[in-house]
Amino acid sequence: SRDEIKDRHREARDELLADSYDHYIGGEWVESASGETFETHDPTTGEVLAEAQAGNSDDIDRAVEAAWDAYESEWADTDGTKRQRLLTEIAERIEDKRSEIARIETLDNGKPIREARADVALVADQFRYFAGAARTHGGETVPSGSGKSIRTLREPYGVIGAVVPWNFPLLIASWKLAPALAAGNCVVLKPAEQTPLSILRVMEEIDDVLPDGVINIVTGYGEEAGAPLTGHSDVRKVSFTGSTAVGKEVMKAAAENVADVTLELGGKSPVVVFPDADVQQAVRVMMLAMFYNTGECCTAGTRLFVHEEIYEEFMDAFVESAEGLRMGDPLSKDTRLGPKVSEEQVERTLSYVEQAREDGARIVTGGGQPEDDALADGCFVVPTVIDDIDHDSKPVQEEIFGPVEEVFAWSDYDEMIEWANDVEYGLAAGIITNDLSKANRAARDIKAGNIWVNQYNDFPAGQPFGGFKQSGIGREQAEETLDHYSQTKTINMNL
Ligand code: TXE
Repeated sequence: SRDEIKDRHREARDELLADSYDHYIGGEWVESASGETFETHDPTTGEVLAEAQAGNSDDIDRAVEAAWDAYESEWADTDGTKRQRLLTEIAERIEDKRSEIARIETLDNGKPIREARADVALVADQFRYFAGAARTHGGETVPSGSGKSIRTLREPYGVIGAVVPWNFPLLIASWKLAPALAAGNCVVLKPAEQTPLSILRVMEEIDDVLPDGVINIVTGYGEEAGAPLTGHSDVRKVSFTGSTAVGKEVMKAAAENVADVTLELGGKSPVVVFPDADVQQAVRVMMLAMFYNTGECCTAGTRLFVHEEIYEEFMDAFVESAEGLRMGDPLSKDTRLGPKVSEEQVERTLSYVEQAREDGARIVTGGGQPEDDALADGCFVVPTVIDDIDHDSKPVQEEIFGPVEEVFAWSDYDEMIEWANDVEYGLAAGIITNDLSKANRAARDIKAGNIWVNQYNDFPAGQPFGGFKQSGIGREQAEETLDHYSQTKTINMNL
């Protein structure tokens, strides 16, 4: 019931969280320069979880300075062996507290606890992966005559500015922190204002691992704390994950300083189901592709192209599975669908559904909030499936970022590929077929940075991740990521 959920969440809050959190700058917990704070809410109950500092440019200046101090006094001189040891230690500390950290993530973001646990395991693995990579990242020798020696070094940028969103608060933070540190940089990171708690909790846990100032966390809003960081003249590299609209602002701000950028932005990813596909298998993949993390995945397979031969059979099974997803208290281990992160996100998602309805599309299932009184306090949106919708319409062209699938029947391969590519995004795509040559052809034809065949949303460390077109620049969580967090220095010696 409503009261039981509230009680469980209050209890978890009291056990796991402090009332108030500070910025983490130069190894110290400090209040914001302005003295202002903001509240972060539990999207399941609507109640306040904790207060965090509302940072502004003064806090960012202080953090960037602390990061440069740490870089110049100590961190720049560490070698790969030492960084490997420290990153491994971070992974171990996180693993030791995995259950606690996962519950905090669920409280703050609303994701089902089983998904929060999966996130935390990936976070630890991200640090382990880059711990190893720190040992291998080096320059090269350039062939030259015997009188010369030409070689390159991969040098860190110094201080990285990172801004992360609320859908995978800790996981995306780790995608930036681990490679940045492995490549020898210090970092100032701003979490999303909706979800600052998990990274702050992790910093408490690893406070004594790194030298002071190597990681700095400044909490706050985008305009007030994010913009001064991404436009800071002493930040040589900016790494941002979030909306494409803000990504463009970030890129402009970085351009003022000719700073390098890694951008991981929105998506509107197609999934193609071929006529030979096993319908049940295709439905299983789609549950993961569309409804994982309540549809709050930049990779979510939101445009589904099903071959007309199996369209009806597929739709029946798909709608049945979507309706059967267990929606409820995300702290419960049986829950598959939690609330969205905020009221604002609920409104945004439902306004797209409304627009589709007005455009004459068919809402096959869902399209609103659950009627269950137990969920009345939360930011829940029921799984929604839409068809008979126009490719050019706004709800198809723009990112909805909720549990809303748009389905199309196809028969002509070339036409289907044209539709699949007809959006400004190019982050990910899925292909479901038992015919390997068809899978390979579609994988080549679809313009996206990540293609999954007969599976979806699988993110092992080591697999490059990033987007084509307006979905972004650069690749994360792989070996090449270290190149994005370092710059080449060429040394040409006359012997
Ligand atoms: O994103 P923002 P919002 C998409 C998704 C969602 C939409 C809006 O479609 O519905 O974006 O979400 C910080 N300079 N994605 O408004 O604003 C902000 O504080 C520097 C896709 O939450 O892009 C937060 O930390 N930073 C996405 C981060 O940017 C700024 C994940 C992301 O917030 C800033 C999230 C500024 N001017 C949303 N303005 C994905 N790719 O996974 C805001 N921020």
